[in-house]
Amino acid sequence: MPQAKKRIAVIGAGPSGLAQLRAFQALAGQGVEIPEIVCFEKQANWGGLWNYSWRTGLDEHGEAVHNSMYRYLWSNGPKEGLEFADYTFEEHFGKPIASYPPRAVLFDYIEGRVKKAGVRQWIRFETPVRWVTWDAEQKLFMVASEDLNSQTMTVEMFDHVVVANGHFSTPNVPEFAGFDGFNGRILHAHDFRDAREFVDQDILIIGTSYSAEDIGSQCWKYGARSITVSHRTAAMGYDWPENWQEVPLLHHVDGKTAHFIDGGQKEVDAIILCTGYQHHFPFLEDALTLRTPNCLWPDRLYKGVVWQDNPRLFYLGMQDQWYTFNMFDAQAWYVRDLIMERAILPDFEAREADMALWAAQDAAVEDDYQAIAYQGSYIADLIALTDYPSFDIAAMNAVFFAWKKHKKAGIMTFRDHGYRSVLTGAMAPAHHTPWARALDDSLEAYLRNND
Ligand code: FAD
Ligand code: NA7
Repeated sequence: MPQAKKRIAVIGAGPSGLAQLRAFQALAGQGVEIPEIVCFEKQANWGGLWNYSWRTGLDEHGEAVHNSMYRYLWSNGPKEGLEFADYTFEEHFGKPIASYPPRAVLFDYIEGRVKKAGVRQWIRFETPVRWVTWDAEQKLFMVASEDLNSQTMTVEMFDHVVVANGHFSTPNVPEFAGFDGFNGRILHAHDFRDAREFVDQDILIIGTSYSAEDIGSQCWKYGARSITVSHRTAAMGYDWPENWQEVPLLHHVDGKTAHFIDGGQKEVDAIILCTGYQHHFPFLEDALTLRTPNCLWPDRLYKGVVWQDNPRLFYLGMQDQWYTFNMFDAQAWYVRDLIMERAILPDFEAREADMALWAAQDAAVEDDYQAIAYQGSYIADLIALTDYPSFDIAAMNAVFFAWKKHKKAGIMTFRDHGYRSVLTGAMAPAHHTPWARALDDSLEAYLRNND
């Protein structure tokens, strides 16, 4: 039976879930009556991965620690590529700031928008969602959640569920022969916290994507003796510092000796598996569960957000990410408008045809530049459907292209560059200290920028 007022469950209060809250609040601000929103967040604060925790493994409640971020993490892409179109960096900080903020600065920015929106009371903190099923008779979702403090379970019915639990938290952990006899530490990137742990050590990293590049760079910056990066598909190919080498895939370890498939070997003190993450939805029944690798176009999501087999269910932020915060916004605004019936959902066949077009374009993507342009055109497609403030996607793509070139020119110096905001037109000032020498990643140190 339909409920008097629609009820919406949002799972997760990271950047994606918060985008959903902000989207509804923006509409309420226009005087439109909005549904009841309940956002479930398993952590004690908002911000998702940007809400740093020193913990690894299980938290104080015995829950899997969500955080995969680490100390000294600076944005791995220019902030001009992730700027909220409705809340610029300049509005938040009151002045232009440099282009690669550390984690605490980005957390402050994320929080600034939702504090201004006043949506915190919609969130139930320390309340993980345990189980979601679809009740076909009532045409409602049953959502079971647990209050971790009172240890009580609550079961409620919702008209829509928005899944925004992120997909860089549950690690993908391969095993290599000899691991159980390795005389050193083996960890996944998810559990990496402080590069100073590896000072004067020889580090072996498996993987060649963002985590490998950045965790290796962190270890280098804070004083590891050497970095060896082992690849399955291809080397990253940057012009690395002299104590950094790229080698083929690990074959096995014997004591502290790593043996690679080309017969090479290296004595190492620690092994860091930068082998990516899994989309993980232990709280969803099978028929509602997205199954996908980390890619630009996950299968069965119309417009990248609508679950094709039950379009009352939505997913946010499930794509591999060049664009992040403003992509989550574009998605959240569209989901809001579908829920509000301000946007019309095409029928099953039309959605199939649209998804097939995007999947075909994704399959034709040949390099990173095309991938950026593809994700940019996906965002443009969504923004055209809602009143999310429009912005110049071609100019934002160009920011990412310049970033790629700066990385190629100097993998340890790319963060010293600045870019022009597509939203405000302001040029980012240079940071006061080159990244490689900036050991203090606090908000206070960073904002000294142009005083
Ligand atoms: P998340 O940030 O993961 O948030 C998901 C939220 O859901 C969490 O708060 C979690 O506690 C909650 N949750 C999970 N399960 C449940 C449940 N069952 N019930 C209730 N709540 C639940 N992006 C950038 O733009 N720039 C960067 O520099 C950058 N660096 C990164 C570095 C690392 C190491 C990683 C892992 C990612 C990085 N990212 C970066 C990408 C990152 O994915 C996005 O910036 C962003 O955090 C994704 O937001 P999200 O809300 O989709 O997911
Ligand atoms: P990614 O981008 O999903 O990359 C995963 C990497 O792990 C990639 O290089 C894979 O190599 C490698 N991988 C995966 N499985 C294996 C095995 N079994 N053996 C060797 N190598 C393997 O994850 P990241 O953690 O780097 O980045 C995720 C987010 O965190 C990103 O958005 C950043 O902003 C931060 P492949 O190329 O497939 O051979």
